[in-house]
Amino acid sequence: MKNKIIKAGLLAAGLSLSFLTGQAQAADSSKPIVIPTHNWSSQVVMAYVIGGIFESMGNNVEYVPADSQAVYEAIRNGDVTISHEVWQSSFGKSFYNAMAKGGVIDAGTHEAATLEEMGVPQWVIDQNLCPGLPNWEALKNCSDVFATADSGGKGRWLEGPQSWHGNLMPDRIKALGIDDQYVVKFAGGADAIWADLAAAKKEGRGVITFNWTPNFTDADGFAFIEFPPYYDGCRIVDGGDGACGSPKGWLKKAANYKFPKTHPAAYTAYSKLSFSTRNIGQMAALVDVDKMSHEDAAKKWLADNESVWMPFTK
Ligand code: TMO
Repeated sequence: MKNKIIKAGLLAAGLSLSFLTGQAQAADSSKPIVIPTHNWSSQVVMAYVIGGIFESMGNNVEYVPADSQAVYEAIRNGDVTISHEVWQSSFGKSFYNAMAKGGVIDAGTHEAATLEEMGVPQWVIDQNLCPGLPNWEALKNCSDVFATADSGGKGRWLEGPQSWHGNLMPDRIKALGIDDQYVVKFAGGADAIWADLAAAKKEGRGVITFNWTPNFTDADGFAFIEFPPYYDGCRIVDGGDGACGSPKGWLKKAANYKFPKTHPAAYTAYSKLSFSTRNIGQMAALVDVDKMSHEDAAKKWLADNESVWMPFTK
């Protein structure tokens, strides 16, 4: 009994001492924080931006190229530490599937709202190449405007790589009843979309592509097509009929569940970290407009924006 009281007293004294001296803070592990890189510019630049922030705090980082769907399982089992651009429309399902199995945590939401959708450059609207756009029903009357050499006489939708969201768009044209008039072609990579948008502008040719915001194209103006509104469950993969557009969505940050314990300082910064539409558009533009390498773009962004990211580390 006496012994117990003494122990309790010592424990209380020890706790208050470490509280006063700040010794209760655990140091981050020297093991590298593993950051994935995917196949669109802002994500890769942001990987190096976040890696640079962690390094500025004394942490070690490692970058691994990863599939943008499979990465959530890799985070769950600890091969990858974070995913810093979880786009609701493309990756929300994989993110929550992995979370439900245990091992993935939601580390907060960026300030930027997102949209991942088919659309046309603003000049296509301004020149009235397909009257009634951006309402999707206008598409029924102008498939010829969007026909290309490889589209078999139908209008072409140039979708991103199929790894981003599978058969979402082929399902959608069927569900909307316009598959007699339109065909979906998958781009090999994001650069193929930018190249086709540039070529179409030069030729004055109508063009429909997948695109997203935040992106470098926000600056030029890109009109997203307005489809029937999204609601939870409307997609075929979620049990619906697929006749809906994409959500006006969120952009989240994911982490392995042990990250707060192994790297408490880095995790605290990561949980505070939030980028705006403008921040993310800049990261993409440094590569896709200014043609910098991803690493150099990140270095420049960090140097130009200390007032944005330094507070995350405090
Ligand atoms: C996941 N993405 C931003 C390419 O739509």
